[in-house]
Amino acid sequence: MSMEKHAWWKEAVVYQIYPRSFADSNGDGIGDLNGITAHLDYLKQLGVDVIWVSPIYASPNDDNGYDISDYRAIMAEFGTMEDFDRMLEGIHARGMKLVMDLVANHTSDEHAWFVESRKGRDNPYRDFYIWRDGKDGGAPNNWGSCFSGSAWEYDAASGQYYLHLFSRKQPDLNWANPKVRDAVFDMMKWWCDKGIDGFRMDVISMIGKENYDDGPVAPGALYGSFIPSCQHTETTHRYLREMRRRVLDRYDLLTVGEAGGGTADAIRYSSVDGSELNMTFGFEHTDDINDHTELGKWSDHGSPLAEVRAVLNRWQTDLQGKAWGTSYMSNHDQPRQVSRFGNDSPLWREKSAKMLGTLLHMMRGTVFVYQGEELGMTNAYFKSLDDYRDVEVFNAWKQWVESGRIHPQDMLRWYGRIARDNARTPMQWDASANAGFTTGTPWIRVTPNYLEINAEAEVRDPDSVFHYYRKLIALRHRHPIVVYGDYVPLLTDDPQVYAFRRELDGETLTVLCNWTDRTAPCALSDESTGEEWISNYPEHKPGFLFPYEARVLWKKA
Ligand code: TEU
Ligand code: CA
Repeated sequence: MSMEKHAWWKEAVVYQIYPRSFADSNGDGIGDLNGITAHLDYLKQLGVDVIWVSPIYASPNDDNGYDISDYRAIMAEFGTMEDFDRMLEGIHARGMKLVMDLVANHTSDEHAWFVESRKGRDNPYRDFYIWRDGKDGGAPNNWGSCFSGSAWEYDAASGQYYLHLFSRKQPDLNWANPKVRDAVFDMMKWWCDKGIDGFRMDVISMIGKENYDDGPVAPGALYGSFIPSCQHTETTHRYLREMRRRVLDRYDLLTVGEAGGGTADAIRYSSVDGSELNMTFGFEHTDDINDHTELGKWSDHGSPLAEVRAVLNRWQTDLQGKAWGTSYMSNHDQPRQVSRFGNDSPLWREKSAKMLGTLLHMMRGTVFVYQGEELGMTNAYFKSLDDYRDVEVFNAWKQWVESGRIHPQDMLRWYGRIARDNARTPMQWDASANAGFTTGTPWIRVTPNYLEINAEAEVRDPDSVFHYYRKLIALRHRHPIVVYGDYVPLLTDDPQVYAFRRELDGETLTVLCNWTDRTAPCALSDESTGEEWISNYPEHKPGFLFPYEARVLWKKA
């Protein structure tokens, strides 16, 4: 008998929209809010419960909206506040909910607070950000930013440096200043009072800076790590508990922290005691699996079954009974999951996309689907630097290629594998020009395979990845075992098969996924394991799984 407490946000399937790339309603080549509103019926047909929109606030777009210049205004390119109200109304009218991105570790350097702060040491907003004197003629400490280069920017006018853990146009807010916390909490309440249903909290694990000591320098690295001083600190937990009391507890919200860390960290952020957040995103199966060289994520390192499975099994079992979690493999910061964990060749794309979908939807934790994932969209594999738009790509190019340390061909290959723009190409709506995304020139190139992979074709085809996702979501809604069942790893050393069981009140669900392009022996693939709920193959070979075969078998004890 599972003791899991029921909650709507545990049962929900969330669909992430990257607004810039979703749908353009006015031909300027940039996705917008009216574009989203025009496609709400599509999302309703898919069956998702919640829509999370990446930032739609006013922004100079140094980091596509993750650099906010006004938290209470809509980005001009995306529309107006009236467009927002209409979108929210359309979402609610269809029985869905809206989660907003809360980017409050930093603002844009064009935010009025920073414009003031920069005016000088005596400005009342100086302390809204983190200003320090230099040391020995250089930056205050050795920290590197997440987007290459130093984490400190020198300001000649005042002779001080400000901290930016991301781009230099993203100065970090000083959460130690109670006025900053008041301002952020007021802003959150303002959106909640407007009727939104939750927050996805950007790098929320970094808001509490504990000290400004030099960080450890990995062999071959150019900068020190800020992690010991800034990640998962006690200070961050204190701010989150304050946020919970002062804001979150007054509403009925879905809250998900972009946090990373280990399972012990996740258990603190999203403990069943309800003191901080509902759930977090772990990075161990996405970001951390890459970090094997001084170049960070830029490498040829793949995502082998043994590594991914060990991580996911650990997260699934460690959190059980202690914290709620998330189930995802894709977002706007990761490459396309079918290209990364599956097989995007024409022969296996569809099978492997369905197999990965099976795994994600049958796990414990709130499921997050990233736009286009339900179509099996693939990486963009841009051939030239000119095709990229991401500040992370350009900064890494400066640091590693222009300095002569890395050969351009190597870097371009790594970009093709792991760069964020792979997931930011326009949503593939139909086979018309620009995949039906825009009548103008898209801000980033459309992936040429839209002629075969697009929503219009998949909605028409009952065997498509789209309809398979629709069925998976429906199963989750219909059967409590999928949401609340315990998770038990199976076949943990199998070289080809990812398998696990869910258990609830005498029912069991056995989930079998072949991660390879070869038939795999699997004793559990047999009618005695249970009655089949869903599979990506119409027929089976008892005792085996076909390439990328997925099966879900249900049994009452
Ligand atoms: O990402 C946080 C984060 O840790 C990133 O460094 C992420 O790991 C990286 O993009 C992978 O290459 C969040 C947002 O999701 C991201 O889009 C923003 O750029 C970033 O914060 C700054 O706001
Ligand atoms: Ca537009």
